[in-house]
Amino acid sequence: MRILLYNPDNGVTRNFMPHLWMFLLQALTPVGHEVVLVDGNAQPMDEEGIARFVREQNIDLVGIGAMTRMIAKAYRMADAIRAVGVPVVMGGPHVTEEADEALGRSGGPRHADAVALGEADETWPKIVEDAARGQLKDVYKPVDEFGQERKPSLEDYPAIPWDTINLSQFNLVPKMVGRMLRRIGAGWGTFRIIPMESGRGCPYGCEFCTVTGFFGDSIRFRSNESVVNELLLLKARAKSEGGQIAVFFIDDNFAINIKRTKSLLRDIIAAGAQVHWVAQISANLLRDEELVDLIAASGGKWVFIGMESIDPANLADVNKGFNKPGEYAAVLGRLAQRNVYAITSFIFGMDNDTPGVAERTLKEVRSWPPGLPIFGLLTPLPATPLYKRLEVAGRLTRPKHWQEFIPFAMAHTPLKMSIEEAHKEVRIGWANAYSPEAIEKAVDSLNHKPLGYRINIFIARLCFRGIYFPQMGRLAWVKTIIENRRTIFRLIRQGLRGGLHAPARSAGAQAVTEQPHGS
Ligand code: B12
Ligand code: SF4
Repeated sequence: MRILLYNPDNGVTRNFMPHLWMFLLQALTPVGHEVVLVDGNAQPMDEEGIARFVREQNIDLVGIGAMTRMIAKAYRMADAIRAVGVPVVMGGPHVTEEADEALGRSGGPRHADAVALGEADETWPKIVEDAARGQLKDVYKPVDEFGQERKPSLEDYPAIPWDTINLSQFNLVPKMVGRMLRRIGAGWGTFRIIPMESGRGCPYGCEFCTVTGFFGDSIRFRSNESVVNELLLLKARAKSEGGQIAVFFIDDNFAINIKRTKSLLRDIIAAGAQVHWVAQISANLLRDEELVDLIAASGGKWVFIGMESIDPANLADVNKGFNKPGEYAAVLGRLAQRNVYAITSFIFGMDNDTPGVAERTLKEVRSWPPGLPIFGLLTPLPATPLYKRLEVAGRLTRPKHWQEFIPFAMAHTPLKMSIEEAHKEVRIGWANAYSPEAIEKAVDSLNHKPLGYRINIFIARLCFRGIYFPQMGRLAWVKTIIENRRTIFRLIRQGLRGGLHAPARSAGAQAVTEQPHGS
């Protein structure tokens, strides 16, 4: 069979990174079948386009994976594919929780011939074989011989052939620039961010999160050797094509078992497998100085921290009392000392939030080392404890919010502010943290560091701005660049004067002039 694995676009941002599930299922596909990958964020398609693609490419089976926010698009694409007579299997977190919706058993139309519930590592080969025989079942569940749910072990993790996979749709360097850089041998002909998992599961059970329910509280790890080998493969590929590679460890909590994380990082260093990497780690686990040393030494550059709120009452409400706002500054300082910076994620519209929450949060953010703050709204995702609590309390204003997805829009009423007020707070957060002035300040706060760090934070801020302010087309980018021209000229001037490794001012001058930085 020829199989298409398709991930719909999110409609808001271009994808900075491919989705791991596609590569994983490709690697787990039984021999004798050919797999084609299309990520809608990199290769946008509409219903007509995908129907044409499926016909022209003689596709026999389509697998679609989607988060809740892309599910409406996923269903429309599935309908178009089924209309040309090709069966569709759907998987991922949304259909796991809402299988009846995908199968048309809850009053709506049917969108999928089959759904794969939960982790599909072990069920995917069966699905492919059933489809090849024309005997697809409606539902595939990962169960053991006694019918009990089984979470796949990651001990025999498949080797994803990163050296041969066609990754041209995931190059972040624009074609023209890439050609030029390749010609001058700058080593930036390509730049790709590749997702990699070293383990699955998180026992913390934050109320709004799908992960504890989906992956379970049993944590499973790949062997250090298999992670190191994957890194070495990626590193070799980047070198051979005169490009760069960075890795996003998508584990929900990369340091959930600190001893094991340290042992992995030590093995990465010992094997010379360091690449620049990003990972998600909760703040409480970053108290460990040795861990932070190893993060920096093994190539860690950005850590995503789900801070959620600076209000302990909010954190307790969502079962995230292990986050201690009082230690956020120390944690970020510890990272920054080693040139590791943080993507700090906040949620507004929590039950104890009142108007002004954005400004209160920004005030804290401005006192921290520069990073990438992001602001979202408390969202009741299906099957989470939060969804159930709000449903029981009759507080859901759009119980099936995913059927008409609106970015940055609440689906329930907060307790101490209105929905409109919560939306306004998010706007204030983004507008202030990503204004040209805030970006300039963030860049300036690193004036005592080599230019590379300032360029890094500058580009990252411009890209992250696009999460909230649509920045998909060329025109939007040109506008953003013009707005930030002052910072760009300064960076160019500093580069011409001192090269990539020179600070803009000495460390001594920094001690006198350092202001609260960030946004
Ligand atoms: C990486 C990641 C991202 C990346 C996404 C880009 C990317 N290229 O991967 C980034 C950082 C951008 C991101 C952003 C967001 N994310 Co996110 N993200 C993840 C994360 C940490 C890892 C995903 C992953 O690769 N997992 C590993 C793979 C192997 O697992 P998997 O995708 O589930 O696939 C398995 C099964 O689901 C199944 N499967 C999946 N698809 C298919 C398809 C078929 C056909 C079949 C048969 C099987 C199948 O088989 C796979 C192997 O077992 C997950 C949490 C998690 N641990 O999964 C959250 C998660 C997916 N994200 C989530 C959310 C909510 C978001 C945001 C909305 C957060 C926000 N408020 O802004 C944004 C939305 C971004 C956007 N604009 O689209 C939720 C989704 C919940 C839901 N019901 O949709 C998750 C589960 C985390 C959570 N806290 O609950 N995210
Ligand atoms: S710590 Fe992160 S992954 Fe774990 S339950 Fe909480 S939000 Fe989800």
